[in-house]
This record gives sequence, C-alpha cells and structure tokens, in this order.
Amino acid sequence: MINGTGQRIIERAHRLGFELAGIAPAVASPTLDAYLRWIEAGYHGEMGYMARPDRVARRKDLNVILPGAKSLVVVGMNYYTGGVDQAVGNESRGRISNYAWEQDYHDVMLPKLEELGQFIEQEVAAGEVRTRAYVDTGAILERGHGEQAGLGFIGKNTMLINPRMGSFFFLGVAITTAELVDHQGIDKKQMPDCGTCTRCTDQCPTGAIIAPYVIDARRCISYLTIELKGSIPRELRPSMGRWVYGCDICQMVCPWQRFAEGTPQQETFAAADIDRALPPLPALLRLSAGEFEAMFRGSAIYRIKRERLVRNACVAAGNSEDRALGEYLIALLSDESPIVRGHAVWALGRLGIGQEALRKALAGEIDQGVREEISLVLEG
Ligand code: B12
Ligand code: SF4
Ligand code: SF4
Repeated sequence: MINGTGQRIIERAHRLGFELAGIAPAVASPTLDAYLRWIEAGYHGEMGYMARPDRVARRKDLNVILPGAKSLVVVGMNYYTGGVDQAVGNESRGRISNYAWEQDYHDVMLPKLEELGQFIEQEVAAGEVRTRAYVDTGAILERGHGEQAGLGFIGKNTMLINPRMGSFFFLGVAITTAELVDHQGIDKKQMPDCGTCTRCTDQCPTGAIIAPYVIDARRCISYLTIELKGSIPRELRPSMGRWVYGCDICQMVCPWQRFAEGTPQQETFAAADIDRALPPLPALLRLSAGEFEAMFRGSAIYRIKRERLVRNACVAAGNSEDRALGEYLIALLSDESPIVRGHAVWALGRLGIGQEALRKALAGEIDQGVREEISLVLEG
C-alpha cells in the first residue's frame, strides 16, 4: 500500500496540475523484456540512443540513474483540447499532432515535476532523500511504470490509456530514494483492456503497428516526421497523408477517447488559432529559416528545425491533390537543402505537374540523391 507520505505527494501532484499521479516501486518495468526484444529487432531505427548500452542498463536497473532508488512517482498531464474542426482540414492544410499545437510539454511539465521533487525531499526527511525528475529524457520505460503506478493500461497501439481520460496525456516520472510503498507492495488497480478491438491496428495508415502492442517505429508517421533526419522512404510517403509533425490516428480511432475531456491545464496546449493545428501548406512550403524561428520557438516543433518541417510539408503537398501548390514546390527545387529539393521533386511527381521545371532542375543538379528522385519522376 502507498503510505501516508506517498498519499500527500499524490495530492500535491494533483494540485500542481497533474491530473494523474500514482506510485510504483523502483524496480524494472514489467515491459522490460518487450523493450529488449524491440531493440533487438531494430524497430527503433535511427533512434540510436534507445539502444545505447548505458541507457539499456538504466532501464534494467533504476539504481544506475539514482543509487538507492526506492519509489517512482509517475504523473500524467492531460493535453486534450477538444480536437479541431476537421472540415477545415479539407483545404490544403498540413496536420500537426495535438500534443504540439502550442507550448513544448517538456517546458510545462519539468518545472512542476522538479517542484514535486523538492516537495518530496522536504516532506520525507530533508537532506536524506534524493529525487530526480524526468519527462521523456531519461532512459525510463514511462508507460510500463505508468501502468504499474495505476495510471492506466497499455493498449494495442502501445499508448498508456486511462479508462476515464483516454490517452491524450503526457507522462513524467520522479525517481526517489524515499520509501513510499509499504512492505506489502502496491495494490493492483483493476484495469480494463483492449478486448477484441483492433481499430488502431486496422487503421494505422503505414502499417506501423506490426502486431498488437508492437510498433515498428521506422514505419510510424510520428518517427518519420519528427525523428528521421534524412530522406523519408519513398514507399511510405503516399501513406503519410498530410501529417507534417507527429500523428494522432491510432489515438483518435480508439474508443477510450470518448472519455477524453479538456481540463484547465489544456489552455497551455490549445491551439491559439486553426493555423497552429492545421497550418496552410503554402505557408510551410515557403517558410524561411527566420520565419521558422519566429513561429516555432517554444514549441516541440522547434526541435526538428526548418529543413525537416519543409521536407514533411512537401510530402503532405504531394498527398494533398492540390496542384495549385506546384508553384511553391517548383520554387523549392532550388532550395539550399538537398533533402528539401528531393522531396519537392517527389511531390511534383505525385501531383503529376512540373515536368519542364524538373528537366531544367536536372541539368543543374549536383546532388546524386536529388538527381535520382528527378530521374524517377521523369521516367514515370
Ligand atoms: C521512442 C518513443 C517514441 C517512438 C517509438 C514509440 C513506440 N511505441 O515504441 C515514436 C517516435 C514512434 C513515438 C511516437 C509517439 N509518441 Co512517443 N515516446 C517514445 C519514448 C521516448 C520511449 C518509448 C519506448 O521506450 N519505446 C520502446 C517500446 C518497446 O516501449 P513502449 O513504448 O513503452 O511500449 C511498451 C509496450 O509495447 C509494451 N508491450 C509490449 N508487448 C506487450 C504485450 C502486452 C500484453 C502489454 C500489456 C504490453 C506490451 O512494452 C513496451 C515497453 O514498455 C517515450 C518516453 C519514455 N521515456 O518512455 C515517448 C512516449 C511513449 N511517447 C508519447 C507520445 C505522446 C507519442 C505520440 C502520441 C506522439 C505523436 N502524436 O506523434 C506517438 C504515438 C505513437 C505510438 N502509438 O506509440 C508519450 C505517451 C503517453 C501515453 N499516454 O502513452 C511518451 C510517454 C512521452 C511522454 N513523456 O509523455 N514515441
Ligand atoms: S502514430 Fe500514426 S503511424 Fe504511428 S502507429 Fe499510430 S497511427 Fe500508425
Ligand atoms: S483502438 Fe482498440 S485495440 Fe487499439 S488501443 Fe484502443 S481499444 Fe485497444
């Protein structure tokens, strides 16, 4: 059972704005073996940090992160903001995942979690207890520990789902040397599961959910638009739709989402206007480095920089069926980034326009990858 101090910490977490809070013993996540198999299969793709031996060691033994670790305080923050008017999305707009519409969640959560860490240190025994706060950054299996702490259950889409809130929430963990659970351990909360539902596995557009509870990140639109640095595999581009940053499909189709509700915290994450959620593609395609800085500083999108965002916008443009975007794509044939040039070529090919411009571009193109993209389009 969670002891009295643990209960006070949970209450404090709620007051700090975390809708979900729970405590788990600081032992390896029950999903550790699944994670090791996942790495072994190479599903992490270019996210080399996921497989680094020192990081793997931390996932196996939390004492490597914090010697003497006894308990984990796992928190969840709702970012559901009520969705957007999908009718607007029928225009030539890209799509940004709900979690990245406004303020970077790391910046919102980490200070609060650090404050919770200070509270833990003062509440238990000043000076004797050490605590470390993580949001996303540490080598911690946040979903597995979140399940242990009673925040929800892991769905076939691999999201941690809360039966009263859905899965549009972020996770954070405070590891502490404080003993917050008595010797009988944690009371396991009764949780539902996915049952026979297969909506997410059926509707993932790129087939990234290769088996229930297993995602091949290399196929996931979230990975392709955010993590992947170079060229997006050509065979996956047509299935990516108009997502330019992240993807919400396997959450949107999940029946548990009907319980998602906005809370006061959502103000931080709600889109100030429709363009933050569904940015017009012309604006993204002609985005300069300076405009990128001004628009996205303070947002999670800032991390991927202009080149990756414009690359993604080219793929979205190719999938938009809007030939009026041709002028912007043709202008990008002389972009300084070969990645952007190559994806602009693909988009023109997919829209079936710009042959003359492509022929001209081929004459002056020196990058081998871009030349190949142009030849593929021109040769039909
Ligand atoms: C790497 C990573 C990614 C990768 C890989 C995702 C993946 N599913 O593996 C990519 C870039 C694709 C990604 C995408 C997204 N991510 Co991400 N990601 C992470 C990160 C940094 C590590 C996750 C990890 O270790 N993956 C490896 C796999 C093997 O582990 P896992 O995801 O925990 O999956 C578990 C299940 O598969 C389970 N399992 C396996 N077999 C079985 C069988 C059964 C029966 C059961 C019950 C469980 C089970 O064991 C695994 C290990 O714990 C975490 C933060 C963190 N430190 O945990 C955020 C995190 C998981 N991501 C998050 C979010 C929000 C997203 C996106 C929604 C963003 C977006 N909108 O684009 C998408 C969702 C895609 C999806 N369906 O997972 C949140 C999830 C919150 C939640 N409620 O679950 C996290 C926790 C970040 C945070 N701090 O809030 N992500
Ligand atoms: S985030 Fe999108 S691409 Fe990734 S698994 Fe979910 S539905 Fe598939
Ligand atoms: S869509 Fe269905 S199978 Fe997928 S996570 Fe939700 S309940 Fe589970």
